[in-house]
This record gives sequence, structure tokens and C-alpha cells, in this order.
Amino acid sequence: MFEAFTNQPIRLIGEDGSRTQPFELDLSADELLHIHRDMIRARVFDERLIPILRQGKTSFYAQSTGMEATQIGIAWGVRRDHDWFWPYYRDQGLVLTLGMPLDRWISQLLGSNSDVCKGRQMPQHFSDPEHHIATVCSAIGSHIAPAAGTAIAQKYLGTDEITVCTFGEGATSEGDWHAGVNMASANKAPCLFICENNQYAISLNVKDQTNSKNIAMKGHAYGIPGFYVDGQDVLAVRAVVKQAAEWVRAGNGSALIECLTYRIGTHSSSDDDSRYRSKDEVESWRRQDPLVRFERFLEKEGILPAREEIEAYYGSVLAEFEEALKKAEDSGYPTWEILFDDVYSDLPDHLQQQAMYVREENV
Ligand SMILES: Cc1ncc(C[n+]2csc(CCOP(=O)(O)OP(=O)(O)O)c2C)c(N)n1
Repeated sequence: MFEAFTNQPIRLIGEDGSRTQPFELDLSADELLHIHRDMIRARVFDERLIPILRQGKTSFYAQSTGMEATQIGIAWGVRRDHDWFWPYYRDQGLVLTLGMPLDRWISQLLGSNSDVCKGRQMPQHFSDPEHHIATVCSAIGSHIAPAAGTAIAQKYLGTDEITVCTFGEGATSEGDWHAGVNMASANKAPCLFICENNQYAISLNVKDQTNSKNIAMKGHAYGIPGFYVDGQDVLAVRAVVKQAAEWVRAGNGSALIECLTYRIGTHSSSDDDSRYRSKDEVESWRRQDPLVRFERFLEKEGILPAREEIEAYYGSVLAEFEEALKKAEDSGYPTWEILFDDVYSDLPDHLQQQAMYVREENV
């Protein structure tokens, strides 16, 4: 059992890949290799998006390289296709591991027809109802209260589903964050709040974001456990998320987890990070690459695949991307009519008139 409110982040694997404490591994070799492949997949897709952006196929992108242990660890600690998810815009590693089809994600970035929201939102605002993934909203922290509401509904309906809500550390400074966490906790709702603390909110370092020692300790204010985890350690993230998810599922109320990680890339394609942080700092975190750490662990366990096998996997993931890109593009692009659809369930008179005007003007 992991303790809440530790002073140091909970860790299972050290940087050299060895176990930092004795623990029983409840994952098979196959599952460990699957986690490894999920991390590679997230990394490759993230890097592949950069040329897509430069080609002008999409207009914006927010990278998550460096955050794979956190995002893939979360996906492996919850019940996929069962629990409900309120992610945020940097969660591609999480949602793809939860099962969102790759072409659906790419389609959202391109604004093509196979996007659930038909290109109405800017890139990285994905959703996937089939995998219980709610649509991302730009406004930081605006999904915290809806997540609390989902969890309260789950409690009243007596399901054994839980709600998992993720966000950056910047979001924890929003009033909505406090309102939502308090509401979930006061209702003893099965909500698991997970902070992906990548230490920057655009240019603002976490040291200037809060005077609290860490984010996890904010759980004290709401009477919920707050777990502080090494977000570069995929096994630690997965184990703590699993323990907290099952505790929440058992009707104990809500919980908070902070995964301490680092954003290697810029905040977004509209950001120049050299303006606010040093190359040395980024390099020092590059050396703490979660993928490398996990590979060192697999090596020590004697199950790391041969380099050629890993290289071949990289190749197959790139091929998977190209196929999904084609599928997303082939779904075509929406026409102007979709601007009027879904504002309400039925189109009111004034919007019908506007639509007629647009049609006549051939805008
Ligand atoms: C309510 C609100 N205020 C400001 C913004 C502009 N904004 C977009 S991302 C961002 C930083 C968020 O940082 P964090 O929550 O730590 O997540 P990260 O991007 O680091 O993953 C801000 C301030 C916004 N989207 N919504």
C-alpha cells in the first residue's frame, strides 16, 4: 500500500532501471512489453506531428514528449472502456492508450470528417464517446466540475465506474479546480483527480504557480488523500493510479494524484521556450527520459527485446501512422453547414435564417 502525502515522489524504478524498493510485480512479461510499446507509440506519434504541422496540414500542436510514463501509466492503472475520462489537451498518450483510434485523433488535428466534432474545435481537442472520453475544452480547469458531476452521477446510479480527470499543474490555480475538487469530495464521489505536473504552465514555472510544497498536498484542504508520484516512472504511476482508482471505486470518496514529470517540447507550436528556460535544464530532463528508464528496467529483468526488434517496432508504428493519416484525410472535410448543426439539438428560427443567408451568399 502506498502512503499519501509523502515528502518525496513515490518511485519503484530508479534512473538506472533498478528497483528502488522490493516490490512484487503484478504484470506479466507480455504486459510489460505492451507498456513499452505504448510508450514508443506515444513518442513516435508526438514527433511525427511536427512535420504534419510544418506541412500546414494542422494549425496547432501541443507536444507531450517526456510525459509518456505519466500518461501511459495512468492508462494502465484504470479500467479501460469502463471508467469515464475527462482529459486535457496534452493527453494524446493517455487517450491513444485508452483505445482512441489513431485516425480519429489525427482527424481531429486535421479537422476532417472522421473527427467526432467535425473540425469545430482547434487541434488537440479530441473526444471519443466509444471509449468514454469526454471532449477536451480549451479553458484550463473548466472540465473539473463536470468531472465531479460525472462521478456524482456514477455514485447515484450505483455503478462501479469511476471518473478520471487529468490536468496540468497550472489548472490547479483556477477557481473551477477548487470548486470541482471540493464538490466531488464533499459528495464522496468516485473521482480520481490526476495532475500531470510538467513544471511549466506556458512560461510560468511551478515554483511561481503555487506556494504549496507540491500539488498532492492540496488534498489536505479537501479531506482527500494526495499521492505524490515520480511521473517518469511508468510502473510507479500505474501502481499508484491502480491503488487510488480501486480505493475510489470502493466508495471511499475522491483522491488526488500528482505525477511529477517534465515537458521536453515547447508549450505548443505557438511558443518559444528558449525565452523562459535554459537549454541545460531541458537537457538535464532529457537525460531522465522515462522511456530509457523503463528500457533499463526491462533489460535488468532480462526481457528487453533486441535493438533490431525495437527498431522494427518503430518502423511499424510509423507505418500505422501513415495509414491512419490517409484514412483521416480520405474521410473528407466538412462543409459550412456543420457550423449550424449541434448548436442546439434542433435548429432555432434565427439560426435557420442565418444558414439561409450564408447559402444565398455562397460564403
Ligand atoms: C481559463 C484559461 N486561462 C488561460 C488559458 C491560456 N492557457 C492555455 S494553456 C495554459 C497553461 C496551462 O498549463 P498547465 O495547466 O500546467 O498544463 P500544461 O500546458 O503545462 O500541460 C494557459 C494559461 C486558458 N486556456 N484557459
